Amino acid sequence: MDYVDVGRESGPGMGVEAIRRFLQDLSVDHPPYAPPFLKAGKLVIAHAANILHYIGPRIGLAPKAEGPRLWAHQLQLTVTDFVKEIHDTHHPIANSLYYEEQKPEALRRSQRFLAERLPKYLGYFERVVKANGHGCMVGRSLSYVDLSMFQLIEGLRYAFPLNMQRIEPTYPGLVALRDKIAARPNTAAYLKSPRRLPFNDKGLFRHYAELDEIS
Ligand SMILES: N[C@@H](CCC(=O)N[C@@H](CS)C(=O)NCC(=O)O)C(=O)O
Repeated sequence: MDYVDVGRESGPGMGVEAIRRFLQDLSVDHPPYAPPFLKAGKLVIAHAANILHYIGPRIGLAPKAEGPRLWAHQLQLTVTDFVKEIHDTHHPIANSLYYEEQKPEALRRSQRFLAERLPKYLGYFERVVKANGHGCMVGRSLSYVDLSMFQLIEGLRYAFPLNMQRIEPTYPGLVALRDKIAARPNTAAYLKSPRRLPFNDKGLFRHYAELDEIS
């Protein structure tokens, strides 16, 4: 399925400016609140989980039957919740403040996150992959939920390397899934391509060594 990543186009009025213009366009019928959003013909679909729900079955990365399709969507919505909590470790007070303006709160938040929330979410996903018994999250074949597990493990390894090293042996199913995805030819090619942005200090997953201390 071909697409244009509008936010990364360069030139006057392109890229982030084009996104901003669209968000403020009062003639848009179902305006998204925030990026990411997908324009597919007349549809405008926002929220990562909703976009995957739409694209997944069309590109063979989700089951077509309603029950399993909703199960995949449910797992992805749990990823959304997890992602928000990961974000809040470095921005617990406000998105409009720099990390440096909320450091003590970020440390407190991260300590609780690492002690309580990280093991709870990873433990849940581990239980799901184990119970499924086919080495993936949903049914017998690869789905977008598996790709999300890959991205979560990669991002968490970047943000919290010491803590991940410590707890990863508890989640062998997820680590095996991560390795399986990394070895797939399409994923491996994508990871080597310029489309794969390196983790950095502006994105969701950020590495601040002081937040990764082992307590
Ligand atoms: N749950 C949404 C999160 C979307 C989101 O947080 N978007 C960020 C940029 S990546 C944003 O612009 N937020 C603006 C705001 O929250 O006011 C999703 O998964 O797509």
